[in-house]
Amino acid sequence: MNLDRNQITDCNKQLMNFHQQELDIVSAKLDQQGINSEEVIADIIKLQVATPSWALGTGATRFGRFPGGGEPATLEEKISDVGILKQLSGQTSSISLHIPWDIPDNAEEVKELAASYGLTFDSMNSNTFMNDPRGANTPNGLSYKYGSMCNTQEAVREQAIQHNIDVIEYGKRLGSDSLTVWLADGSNYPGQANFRKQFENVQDSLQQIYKQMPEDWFMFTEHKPFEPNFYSTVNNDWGSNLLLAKGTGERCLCLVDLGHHLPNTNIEQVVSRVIMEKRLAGFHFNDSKYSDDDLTVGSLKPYQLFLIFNELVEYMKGDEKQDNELAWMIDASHNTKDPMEDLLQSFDAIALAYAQALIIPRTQLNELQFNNDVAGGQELIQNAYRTDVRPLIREARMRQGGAFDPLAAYRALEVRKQLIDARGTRVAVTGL
Ligand code: PSV
Ligand code: MN
Ligand code: MN
Repeated sequence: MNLDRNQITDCNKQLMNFHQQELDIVSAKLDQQGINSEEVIADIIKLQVATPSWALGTGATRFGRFPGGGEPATLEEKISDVGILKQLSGQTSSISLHIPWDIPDNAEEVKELAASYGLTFDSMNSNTFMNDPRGANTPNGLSYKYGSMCNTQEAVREQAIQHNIDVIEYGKRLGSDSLTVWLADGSNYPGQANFRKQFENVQDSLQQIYKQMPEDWFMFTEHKPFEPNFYSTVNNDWGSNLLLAKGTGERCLCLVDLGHHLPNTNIEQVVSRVIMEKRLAGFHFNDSKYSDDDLTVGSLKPYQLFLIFNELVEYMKGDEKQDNELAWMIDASHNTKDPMEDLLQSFDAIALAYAQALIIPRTQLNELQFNNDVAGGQELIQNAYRTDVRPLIREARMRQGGAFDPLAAYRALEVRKQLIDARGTRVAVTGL
């Protein structure tokens, strides 16, 4: 489904009475601080965030699922939904697939369809945290109940390795260039497993998969300290993740999911450390109050998000570069909101935090830090955080044909109603 561009422009007209005035005010304010608002707008436009295929349907808690209707049931429909998000926000131009939920049987056609919406394929996600829903059709049909790559049984490890190699093959046909590996592997009770043997098995499995990757591909490993295993996980924190990445190969990098940290972890410092080691893959953005809550980006800890972007901007504007482009993706799951509305809110929150970090006068910050001006440094970054940069983001969106207010336009154009009319009340096919 494609939205009518003129309808988006009409929505904009109704909302943007004061837009130019607001844009001029913030641009003048930034100008006084030596910051060029045009450059900020250009940077915002460049920050494209991938949409995960599994976030397009209503998420579930372990207690229930309450689908809202019109959800995409096929890969083609998921691509179409991301096309709508791109039209409205201008902020997403790729989709990230999870195998086996999104098997592209006809990869060439799927690729062409995506291209017709201006979309490409972001990182390919393997899944050895569930048994393959196709059951008997799987190569060996062995269970991951006691882990996948960490498993004591070689046959299970081989099945997990082969699954990842299959995912690379699908990705090659779609034009993707990275594989994301998140493992549920670990243990639930003391005495269940040997920490060291589990780690060595995972390391060995990752090395075997890495050898099968094309030379221009990257592997992203994603750590998580808990869930679904609650006593230990194999790739539990950024330190273990860095060990695994370094032990696997130069093009194996550490992915940071914002929900995958123990309470009060200084995530921005984790980001700085991983960048220092030139091993940052990118992000799975979401927000949380307690654990891996997968809530809307910026809905609970917007200041933390801004501080993370502060570290990222320091890297992006600095001289020392990694060999990879950073991968930006949302990894959220919505059980009480329309998933498309929630994604639009997340894109907006990411752009906001990025823009706030971009307007920090960096040379001045470095000087204040060098002179140990504690209050001065704090004031400087808080001033950036408290600047209303929304006119810059709206301008960036509209320059790409997007909406002044994507959520308002989504509602005004009755997108969900149109999707329900076309697809009925069926539920999206993901395992979440
Ligand atoms: C696990 O919690 C995770 O964050 C991983 O990225 C998965 O691939 C994703 O959620 C979807 O299950
Ligand atoms: Mn994730
Ligand atoms: Mn997660």
